[in-house]
Amino acid sequence: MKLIFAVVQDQDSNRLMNALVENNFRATKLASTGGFLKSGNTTFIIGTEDIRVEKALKVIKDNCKSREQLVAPVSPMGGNADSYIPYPVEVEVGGATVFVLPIEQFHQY
Ligand code: 2BA
Repeated sequence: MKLIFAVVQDQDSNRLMNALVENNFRATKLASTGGFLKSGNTTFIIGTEDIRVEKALKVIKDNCKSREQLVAPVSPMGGNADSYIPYPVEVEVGGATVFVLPIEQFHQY
């Protein structure tokens, strides 16, 4: 069994959750924050059998788009000076950042 963590953009999260449920995957959706943009994104936790991992990855890939996002200047006042960005920068935020981990044990009580 494997645990899939997928960090996706908020705009894709409802579509992805619907597609996962339609394809009989069980998933948990968490509100998360990207360290670089410091803006909201969504992290899915999906536990699935090894043989269904490729299908889950396809569902994620098919339902998440990469987009350009503007990083606004951030004042270092009261914040961390090493994260200061002095001018707007466009970054491409990926459709999904996915980690696949082995599950040692799975219990439901
Ligand atoms: P953020 O950390 O807010 O990053 C948003 C986008 O900013 C990234 O898109 C990337 O294009 C850019 N970016 C991030 N760090 C950068 C840096 N040091 N210099 C220049 N550009 C940088 P993605 O790579 O598609 O990542 C989207 C979100 O996925 C990230 O949001 C973060 O929440 C998560 N993520 C990405 N890689 C991760 C990792 N190795 N571990 C944990 N979470 C990760």
